[in-house]
Amino acid sequence: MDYRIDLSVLEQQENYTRLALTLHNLSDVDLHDWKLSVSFRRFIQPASLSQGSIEQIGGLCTFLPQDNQTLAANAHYYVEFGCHTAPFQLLDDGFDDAVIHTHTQGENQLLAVALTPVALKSASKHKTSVPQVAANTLGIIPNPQSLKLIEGEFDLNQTIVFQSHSNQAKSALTWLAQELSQILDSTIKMSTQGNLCLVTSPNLTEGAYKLEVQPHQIILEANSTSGFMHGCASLWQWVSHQVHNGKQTLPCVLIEDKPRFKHRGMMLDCARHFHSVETVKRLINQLAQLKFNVFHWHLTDDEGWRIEIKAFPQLTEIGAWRGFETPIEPQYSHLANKYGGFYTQEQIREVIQYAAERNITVIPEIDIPGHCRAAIKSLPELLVDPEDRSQYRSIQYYNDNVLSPALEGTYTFLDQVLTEVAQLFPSPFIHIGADEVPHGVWVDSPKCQALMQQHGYSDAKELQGHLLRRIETKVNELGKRMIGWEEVRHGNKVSKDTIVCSWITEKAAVECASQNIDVILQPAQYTYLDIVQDYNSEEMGVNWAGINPLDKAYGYEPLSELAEDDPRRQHIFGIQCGLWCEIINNQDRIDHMLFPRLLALSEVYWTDKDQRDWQDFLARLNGHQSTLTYQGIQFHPWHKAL
Ligand code: TNX
Repeated sequence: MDYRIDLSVLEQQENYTRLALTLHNLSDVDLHDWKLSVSFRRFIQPASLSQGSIEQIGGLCTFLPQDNQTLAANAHYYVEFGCHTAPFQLLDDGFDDAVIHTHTQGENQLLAVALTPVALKSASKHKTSVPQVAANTLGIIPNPQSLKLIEGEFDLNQTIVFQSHSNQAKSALTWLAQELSQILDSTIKMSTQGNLCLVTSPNLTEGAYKLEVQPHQIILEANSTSGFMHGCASLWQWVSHQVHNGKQTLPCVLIEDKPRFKHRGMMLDCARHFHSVETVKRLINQLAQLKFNVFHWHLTDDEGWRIEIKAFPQLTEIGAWRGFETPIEPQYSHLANKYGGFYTQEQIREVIQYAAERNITVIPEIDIPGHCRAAIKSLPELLVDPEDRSQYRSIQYYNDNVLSPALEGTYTFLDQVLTEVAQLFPSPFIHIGADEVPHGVWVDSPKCQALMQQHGYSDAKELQGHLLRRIETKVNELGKRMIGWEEVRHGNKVSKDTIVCSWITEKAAVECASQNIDVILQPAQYTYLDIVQDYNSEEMGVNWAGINPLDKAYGYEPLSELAEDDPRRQHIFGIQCGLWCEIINNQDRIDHMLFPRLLALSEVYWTDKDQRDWQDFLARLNGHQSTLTYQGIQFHPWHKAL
């Protein structure tokens, strides 16, 4: 490559870092009339530059050299700058991508730049050590409430004949037949007389199942669609662990099982980077294998609008794409190319159907009123308040990403979007985001001031409540219940019916539960899977919420500060984990961040506390490793081989 950037930390204090950027021209041609764009997830203080100037939009930083200087062949450009942010500890804290802009014969041209890893002030080499325990292939993740081995074995070489009269068992049975046909050589059939029987058993509760593997037949009992699915997931694992460890027989066993938490979810951010339908389905199938029942689909954000809305085609024609030649600038990675994508309504229906066949509800998230830059850039005539002079900077450094509660266009937009979303998704819930509305928004808008006066509001923050209350009414009219991140309570106007997803810590959850508000627990410290999973500087991920190694994720105990019989626990509506994707832009990275922590969390969500044991989990995880390998999952290695 003809150009290379070195970035190094010169000085580091608790809330201030000074860095040096060197851009080398390794080619034998001088570069005239150029500027440099890098993507960087920190805010660079414009006045701190040692030379030239900078423009920053979100994470896209463009350095303009002083006096249009030439970057001569074999010479370099050097600039120092400072950031008032947390210390740089990870190689991932450096630049994500870089590109040089120049001109040849009047045409804009982009030149590729190689990046060396950021030179940190101090790089940690520390790695957590996980105890070495022997693999247990006679286990299941998440651990069932009861598992007893019985004398005898079921021969996996025989023809497997499914038998079921239960409608509730239908989708689970189809799923299991598909999964088993991939891993077994034996023939799989359906008949009225079978050796794999799915039977309705009236005594079992929602989600519960009983699975008995006997020498000549397998019996799965349940009394709900979910129960059959969970039982099939256990049977799939029981078979997988044998087959992928070279066995052709299934040890006989009796499993009696039921879920601890009713709503067990995972969120995937498809806005920061776009993930294909295939990738989404792959994840949904993995979730089903681990007995999750909710897929929370983060579909919109500042950097991309990913869901087709028939009333506003601009949302995906414009809002789904980033690039230097498009209204939305590049961010994060793929700077040099037009980057993006979206899901058509047809594809969304396909994903919902695929998830439903696996007992998974898909909850859409349309993030408002903050995190709305892609929508605003797509529909400026509806969503921009031209008289608004408010100055603000969002967490991701945008000054133009919040909807206005005082514009009629905002409601025209939201009503249409929510109507189409409600029609498309059978889920009884719609997540409306509500997180991270920046300080300073709306204060200098005459329209917002008039709205405040009209309603007697004293603080502009109340406008957030005003907007969200209107949205809540709309969501309810559409027959759905609203979910929002914990900031949904800001402005104090939504009803107690809205479910609060607490993420910064568990504090909001405890406060809400004390006021009889249902909560979903998703504390970043334990359940955010974009957070690094070890202490060394080479780990992929971010660390704003600390480090989340496998043992910490496994050890998460929801609302542990509340007594077992504390009535506030009844307001735990659900529990989720999530993968934010600012730096996760391909399948291998997804796998690396999710596995094995997703397995650990599946057990936190499913299994009673007294059935959870770290060493025992590790033994079962080691037993599961061959299954992960077989599935082609690029997991984060958790131990040194025994
Ligand atoms: C916080 S969690 C966010 C996201 C970021 C994430 C990065 C939440 C409601 N907001 O916008 O992607 O941190 O870890």
